[in-house]
Amino acid sequence: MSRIHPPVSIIGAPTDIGAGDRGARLGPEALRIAGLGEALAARGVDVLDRGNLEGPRNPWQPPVDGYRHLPEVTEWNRVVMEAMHAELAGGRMPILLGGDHCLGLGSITGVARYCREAGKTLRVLWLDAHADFNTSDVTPSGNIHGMPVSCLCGLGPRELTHLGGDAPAISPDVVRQIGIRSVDEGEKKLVKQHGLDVYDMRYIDEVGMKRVMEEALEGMDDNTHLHVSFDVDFLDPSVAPGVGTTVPGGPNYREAQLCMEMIADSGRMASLDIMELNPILDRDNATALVAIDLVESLFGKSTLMRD
Ligand code: Z70
Ligand code: MN
Ligand code: MN
Ligand code: MN
Repeated sequence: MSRIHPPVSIIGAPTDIGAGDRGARLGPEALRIAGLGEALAARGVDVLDRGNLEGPRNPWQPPVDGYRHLPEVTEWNRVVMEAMHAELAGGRMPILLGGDHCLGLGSITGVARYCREAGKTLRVLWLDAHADFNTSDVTPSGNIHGMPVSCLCGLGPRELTHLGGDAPAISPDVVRQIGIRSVDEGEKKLVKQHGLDVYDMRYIDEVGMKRVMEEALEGMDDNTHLHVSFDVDFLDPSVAPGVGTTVPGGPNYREAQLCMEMIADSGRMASLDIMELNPILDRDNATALVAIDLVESLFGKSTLMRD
């Protein structure tokens, strides 16, 4: 299938401000060196690399009142929010290169603001081993990369839940989570209480990735803006060792490819995050190469004889 893609802007956010390990700040460069821009250009995509955003350095301090680096996390997310919104308002598809996944908050807040202005219906696919739905009361770590989804839905400190203005960016029904296999005890209660739509690994094993993706993508129409937030730890560690928090039992290479191909076939993806790649923990940039392989599939590269 050949597709017409909107022009793409690559945006680097080199920080690990919300993570429990340092190294995700190197993710954008690792993805560039592994050839992300070239791979998209080879698919006929008009790509512009906007370079890296700037924000506070990581002071590497312990949590305060259940949050680690809250002021710095807030500032980084503000910068990311503005950058994502500006690209969409300019008619381009932003691809955010993390950076740790706390930046999913700023990214999706910017996307949600654009969708409100443009009258689009937002749908978020959250590809992750983790639900990222902790709050300061239940977090085992204080790391804010475990909290972006709850903050987006209005649970958390006001500077994060109201990053985009007077209301939370989204309600839980906007989100579909896929690949989940590590949820903390208190977090589990919150996920249930707020009715998040979670396609966990047990469900993927039971019904298969094909049906999972059919369900997760169902109900979209021409007016839907699909945002994909891809935490690289979504993937099984055997294919993607270069992340801070590996969790065994994730989607293998083939399942992940199918997931990306079905997103591409929907034709609705309009913004993307590639998060949590940690080159310090990788081998020969292999995880970056796998991530790029999958992004090519998101942009319609088919391994099958259907082109
Ligand atoms: C755990 C916490 C986490 C990565 C999110 C882990 C969170 N639930 N880890 N993304 N890589 O500390 O909240
Ligand atoms: Mn995550
Ligand atoms: Mn994760
Ligand atoms: Mn459902």
